[in-house]
Formats: sequence, C-alpha cells, structure tokens
Amino acid sequence: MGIVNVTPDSFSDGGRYLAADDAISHGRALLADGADILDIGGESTRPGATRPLVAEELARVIPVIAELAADGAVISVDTMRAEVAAAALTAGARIVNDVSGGLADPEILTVTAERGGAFVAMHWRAHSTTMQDRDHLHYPGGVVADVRAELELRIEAALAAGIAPDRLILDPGLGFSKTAEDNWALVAGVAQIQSLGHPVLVGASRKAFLGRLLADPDGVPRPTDERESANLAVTAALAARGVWGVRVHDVRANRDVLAAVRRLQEAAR
Ligand code: PMM
Repeated sequence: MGIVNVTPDSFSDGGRYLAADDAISHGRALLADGADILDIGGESTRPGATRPLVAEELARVIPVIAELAADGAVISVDTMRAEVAAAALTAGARIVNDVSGGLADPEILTVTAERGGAFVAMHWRAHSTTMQDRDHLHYPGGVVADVRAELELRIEAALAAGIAPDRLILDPGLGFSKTAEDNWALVAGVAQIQSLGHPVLVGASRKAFLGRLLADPDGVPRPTDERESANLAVTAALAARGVWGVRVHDVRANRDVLAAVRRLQEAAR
C-alpha cells in the first residue's frame, strides 16, 4: 500500500503533495513502482496535529481519488469521517482505512458496509492531540494482548454494522498511543493479531521509533527520509510472518524486499 498524503502537515511528507496535481502524479509514480493499493489521506495524524474541517478534507482527497480511481487503481481513503468515506467510495475508492477503527465516527462503519467497501480497523485510543498522553499509553495486560483485545471489540462493531468478515482488515496501529518499545513488541508479536482471523496491515514507514533506533551518538533521531533501511528490515520480518500488507512511502524498495522474501520462501520449500 503506497501512501499519498494530501496534507500540509504529515510528519514525513506534509506539504509535498498538497496540490491535487502533485498528489495525482505521486500516486501514478507509486503505481509504476508496483503499489497494489494507494492510500489517500487528507488529515494528518501526526502527534499533536489539529484536525481539518470536513469541507477541507473533502476538497483535498476527492479530486485525487476520482482521478486515480479512473486510472483503474485500487484506492483506500485514509479518513476517520463517515462523510469523507461515503464521498470517497462514491468517487471510486474501494477501501476505507480508518485509523480509529470506527471509534471516532461510528457511522463510518455503516456507510462502508452499505457501499460494499472493505474496512481497515486500526488500533487507536485517542485523537492526535492527546494520543501520546500517559493514560493512553497504559497496557496493563501487555501491549500485544491488550491491542488484540481492543481490536476484537472493533471486529464486533464492524460486523454488527454489516461489514462482511472477508472485507475486514486489522492494523495494530504502530505509533498511535504506543511507545517505541510497544511498536517493536507488536511487530514481533504480529502473529497474535493475525490469530484474530483477519488480514493484517502494518504501517512502520518513517515512524519515530525507527528514527530513534537509528539515532546518532548524541541521541538525535535519524531524519524521516533516512529511515528506510530499518523499515525494509521490518517489512522483511512482517512478510516472512505472512502479513497481508505494509503501508509504505517507498514502494519500490519495499516491493524489492517482498520479491526477495518470496523467492527465499520458494527456495525453502
Ligand atoms: N499510520 C499513519 C496514517 N494512517 N493507517 C494505517 N492503516 N496504519 C498506519 O500505521 C497509519 C495509517 C501515520 O503515518 P503517515 O503520516 O506517514 O501517513
């Protein structure tokens, strides 16, 4: 899944693709690099980000979705709002990627179900302004078990709203109310999320825990666009564990990793 952020303030590429034309060309470049899905979002979820108005979010994403869907691309819309999800599905998106898993605006589940869209339910606890507050970082049962249990509730809500079980994808939500240590535990323990019986998507690309891993001797995190090597190792580990998808910025490099992992798996048979 290749990322197309149509936002002024995403942590890694904010502002770069804000104009619709730039976002559309970026999406086409990601398709040429081998993306199976383009994830198009108009709201930054970086810690501390303020939310755009609905009209603003719609104006950012809908023209980009319409154009890329007309190219034949499989589009997911990265939104927490039912209204945006509905407009995106009408414009040709096939997947709703809701980082709140239906918690921010529960109507999004019904809207997705009614239009036959697939739904990505990510593990989430709070909006960006407060998501890294201490009480949202509390996992008394251990992060993997607690994320699993909270995702189970999202599965129940999604199925109750009419989303078909085979159209529901789960995501542990790396970086969302998680410490770096939590993120590593979730990557290592992804099999426990997979055991819920749905395809699993993971987004590690360019996130802070990779920057911290690769910090310089003074502890200064590696800049966002110099973290790909570590992300590729995470992709390799996740692919070897059989995850359904990875949400990434550098599609070409991640495609190369998937090809190598697949080839090794064939050789091992
Ligand atoms: N991360 C971000 C945004 N959307 N969606 C899913 N399903 N999983 C994620 O991990 C995720 C997401 C934040 O990253 P960005 O600012 O690079 O888009």
